[in-house]
Amino acid sequence: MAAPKHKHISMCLCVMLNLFITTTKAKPTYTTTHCTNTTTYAPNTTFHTNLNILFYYFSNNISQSNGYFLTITGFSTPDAVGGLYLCRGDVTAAVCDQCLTAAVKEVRIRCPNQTEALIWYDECFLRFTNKYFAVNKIVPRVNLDDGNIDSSVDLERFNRSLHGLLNDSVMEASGSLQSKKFSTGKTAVTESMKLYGLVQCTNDLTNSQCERCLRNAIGTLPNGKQGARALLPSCNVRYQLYPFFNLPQSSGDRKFGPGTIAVVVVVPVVFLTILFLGCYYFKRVSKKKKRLMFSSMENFGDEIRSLESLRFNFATLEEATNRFSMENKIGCGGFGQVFKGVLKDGRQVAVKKLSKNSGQGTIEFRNEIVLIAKLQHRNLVTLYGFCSEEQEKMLVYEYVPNKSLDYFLFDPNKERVLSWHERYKIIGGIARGIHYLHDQSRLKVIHRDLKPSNILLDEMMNPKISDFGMAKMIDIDQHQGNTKRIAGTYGYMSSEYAMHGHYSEKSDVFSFGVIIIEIISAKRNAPSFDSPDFADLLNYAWKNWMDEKVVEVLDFDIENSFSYSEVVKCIQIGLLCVQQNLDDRPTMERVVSYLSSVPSELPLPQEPAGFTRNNNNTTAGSSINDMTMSRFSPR
Ligand SMILES: *[C@@H]1O[C@H](CO)[C@@H](O)[C@H](O)[C@H]1NC(C)=O
Ligand SMILES: *[C@@H]1O[C@H](CO)[C@@H](O)[C@H](O)[C@H]1NC(C)=O
Ligand SMILES: *[C@@H]1O[C@H](CO)[C@@H](O)[C@H](O)[C@H]1NC(C)=O
Ligand SMILES: *[C@@H]1O[C@H](CO)[C@@H](O)[C@H](O)[C@H]1NC(C)=O
Ligand SMILES: *[C@@H]1O[C@H](CO)[C@@H](O)[C@H](O)[C@H]1NC(C)=O
Ligand SMILES: *[C@H]1O[C@H](CO)[C@@H](O)[C@H](O)[C@H]1NC(C)=O
Repeated sequence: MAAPKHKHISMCLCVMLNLFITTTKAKPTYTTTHCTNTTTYAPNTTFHTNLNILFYYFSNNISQSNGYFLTITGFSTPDAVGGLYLCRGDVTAAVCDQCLTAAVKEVRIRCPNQTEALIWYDECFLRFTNKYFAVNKIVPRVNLDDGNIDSSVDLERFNRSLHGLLNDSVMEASGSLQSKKFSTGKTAVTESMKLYGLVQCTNDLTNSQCERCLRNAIGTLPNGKQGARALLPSCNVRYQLYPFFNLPQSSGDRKFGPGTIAVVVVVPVVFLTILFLGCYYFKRVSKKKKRLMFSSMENFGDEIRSLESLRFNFATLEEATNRFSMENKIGCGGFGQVFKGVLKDGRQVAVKKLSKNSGQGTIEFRNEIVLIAKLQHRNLVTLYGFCSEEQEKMLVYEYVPNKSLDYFLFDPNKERVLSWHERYKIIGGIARGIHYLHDQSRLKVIHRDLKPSNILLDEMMNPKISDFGMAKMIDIDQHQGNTKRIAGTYGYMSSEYAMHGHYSEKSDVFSFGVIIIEIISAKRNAPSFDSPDFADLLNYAWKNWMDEKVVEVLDFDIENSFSYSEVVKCIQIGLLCVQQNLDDRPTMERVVSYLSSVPSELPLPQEPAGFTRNNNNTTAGSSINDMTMSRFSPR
């Protein structure tokens, strides 16, 4: 018995080794380039620097980015560069990395000095522009094909198979709640002829934008080719008569023959070992590369200089906070502790000491800071800088004197009741702050943990959002639907985020909707130990809104001076924001415009999302239970 097993093992080893070597060493396959040829840039200009920085980010992000990344470097057009990359949904991080490295190099050669270009490989896609960076874009489009199929093939039948296959793929990719919008499939045209199809959208599209983009792309595919592609900036479609992607394990044809047990047990062990060694090596190599790139970045001007000006050393902060004394401690959140401090120049600061297990590398941390420090808006807490020394990572924020919004809303002693006028102003301020994060800053930021305790109020009761970018920074497997690790707070998370880890602007919109209703009612949506009364505030607001009893929703402690029409409008906006369907929730841009105008054309909300009620989806239901358990049950 032992001998054949050994044979098996060594054979497997060879096969796996081969597979490993070929998958990691295989060169990415170049497909095509589109150079816009409208404007060029000169060397050593600001644009050139920004482009270098963009490419630097691209080659530093792969392992954390789940194969997709979008960012903008620089402050103003036409010198700022917006860019994104997207790796094919089935390729590994290592292949994605190799492909991007090649693409960054190749695009400089193929589109020299261009301020706008797109480059496609079989395994990845990259684009950049110095124009307004539109997330949802269908031009320019490139179509490729491999020539006609054999004339003996029944074209009508071929077309039917092809479109059936692609339609299924579109439905799957655009119906997905995962962050990746990707699907592959295969179908048989005849006994001997099989068709393989692939569709993918960039992760930032909504499901309906993705579907529209893919249908548009499919509409441009020629019929009766041996293979064809439609390559659009926001999505792409491809079919071939041979498999060109890693075939997913089909659960249908699982058959255990003799010897398969050995394969089942041994292969993963061997493969994991090799993978582990490989990854270790790969990590070391890429670490070295990163360090090199970083030092060669040092004379890149503004961006790096601004990084240095943001750096505080440990001793300065230690002194400012009286050695992080208990008297100076003003808060303690999921990400660490917060201390009040006074800098030598007299500025009051809040120093947030991040917990040590954030698992983020120093360079990534500093890069992130540069991007976040650029965000400046009167409704965001200003980030002064950071400290990253000897395992300690700290963020230095402006100190905001008043307490956070939750204190004013949920204080059982009602020491200071916010007037309607103040509440309305706070709602507007928060909306503008989030709108800025989503759309107006050069970097698209999804907050992911919006809640009243993250909204600080200054002396004038202006709201200031804090912790933006933090959830993103400290993260953790955001791409897996692993509820225990989702950064967010129960009661404020939309169901698609809570259950599937899928986040987008619309998950922030959901949290904002909850916050509006809480501000109006001064009741918590999240049940907690100290106020278990309103387990379903959204439902309560909905019922009263339907019955035209909106004043019921309003905090009793607000005296008579409120504007009825403003209250109605705010409740309506709140309900619109918490709709189950992402596309039914307004964007923050819409919300801001609703708030600033007469409520003439506000859509009517449907019953809000309630994932604690009427839930037919049992698996999703149980995962939400897991999460509530881990949060609420003392174990
Ligand atoms: C840009 O110029 C290159 C080289 O002259 C040419 O091959 C390419 O077709 C041009 N692209 C467009 C979009 O006109
Ligand atoms: C660009 O800057 C580099 C380094 O500062 C310098 O060596 C090079 O000559 C400059 N090129 C031009 C065209 O100015
Ligand atoms: C790009 O710029 C370099 C440096 O100015 C110049 O030598 C080269 O000819 C330019 N290439 C094109 C295609 O314009
Ligand atoms: C192929 O099928 C699609 C969808 O059914 C249809 O829109 C298209 O016109 C057909 N093309 C040809 C060449 O028959
Ligand atoms: C795509 O498939 C869905 C069901 O899977 C079907 O309802 C729809 O009509 C199909 N669309 C096209 C354009 O074939
Ligand atoms: C990738 O790195 C950039 C800067 O290094 C950072 O801003 C961005 O958030 C990172 N992306 C992810 C998904 O971690």
